[in-house]
Amino acid sequence: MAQIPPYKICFVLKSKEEEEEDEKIYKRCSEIAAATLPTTEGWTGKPMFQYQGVWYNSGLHGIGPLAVQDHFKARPSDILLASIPKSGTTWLKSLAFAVISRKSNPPSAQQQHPLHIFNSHDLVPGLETLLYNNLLNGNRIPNLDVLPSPRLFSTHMPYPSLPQSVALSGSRIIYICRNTKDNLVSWWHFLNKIRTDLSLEPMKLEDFFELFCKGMTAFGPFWDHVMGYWRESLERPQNMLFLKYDEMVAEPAIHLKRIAEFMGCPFSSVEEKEGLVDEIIKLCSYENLSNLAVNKTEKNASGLPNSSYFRQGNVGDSANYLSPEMLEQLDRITEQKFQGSGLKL
Ligand code: PAP
Repeated sequence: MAQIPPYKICFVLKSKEEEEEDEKIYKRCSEIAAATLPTTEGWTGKPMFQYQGVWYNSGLHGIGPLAVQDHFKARPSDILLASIPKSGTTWLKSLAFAVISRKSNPPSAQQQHPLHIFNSHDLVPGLETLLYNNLLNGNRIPNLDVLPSPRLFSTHMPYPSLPQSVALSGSRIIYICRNTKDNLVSWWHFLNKIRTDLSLEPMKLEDFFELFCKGMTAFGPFWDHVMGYWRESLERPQNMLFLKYDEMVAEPAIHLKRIAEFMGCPFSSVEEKEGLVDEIIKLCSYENLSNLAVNKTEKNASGLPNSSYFRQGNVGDSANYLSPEMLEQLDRITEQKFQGSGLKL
């Protein structure tokens, strides 16, 4: 039987007054969302709406992003794992969780390790996808004050859309992105899994390609998302670590050490000698995680099958799906969008 994820502590019983206050917050956010144009049919069968230039998927996240903006207060010690979906979020969450909790959860503990019991999305809860997602929490605002520091959260929201307290508090952000072509193909596979579960017809790759290029994917446009975090990482490198999935696949140890250092818990030379870096890489590897029972058969707290986060985890697989013209078009757009920024994907 599935265990209760640790973040559930944030939804302890509330007084009637507190519940009414929560209802008011979601009502306010619903009114903003309802007044927001344009909307379009999303791939879950429910509308996507555009708010402050960003596309949000109401079928998956409700008005969670607006509630985050309205209510979330960052602590200076918070660490946010940020990404646009399908850029390596599940992997980054596993690595960051394993690194920060390695004293209490030695990676060698195998079956006892939380990553053997929970999918990483349940261990590092998403702000808008889980904690403030009104579709999941029945209009209840989480009490994040009960979580001990450093709190580890994730978000898919673009940098300029995060509440001001994130920048003002000086909390740290680790951003992961992925080459445009693989991101698109990974998205397309994922959404068709969800559509199949919802008994909807699969979406054609050509149709999704067109939406992607127009920027109409959840939390998109893709290029604006990446650029927002990239700019911030140049301006405030002490607060923002910018990672690329493709580089992490090529050299995981180097990047894991960067992650640990940035999180304020670098590996000691003794830990390195004892092989802890490699142990964590192995624990969080695609091969290991995708073969665990929890990720093969169970659903996460968002109600999505954990298996939907694991497909194959390779770099360059998009060439097997996209035509040469499509690949060229994506390269062209990416080059144009990132021109002069110093960023290459
Ligand atoms: P999310 O943003 O919805 O959480 P995310 O984890 O970013 O999704 O993306 C899933 C991709 O990461 C999948 O890529 P693919 O479709 O190209 O295969 C998935 O296979 C890959 N992935 C998941 N876990 C790992 C891992 N441990 N190591 C490497 N890649 C992984």
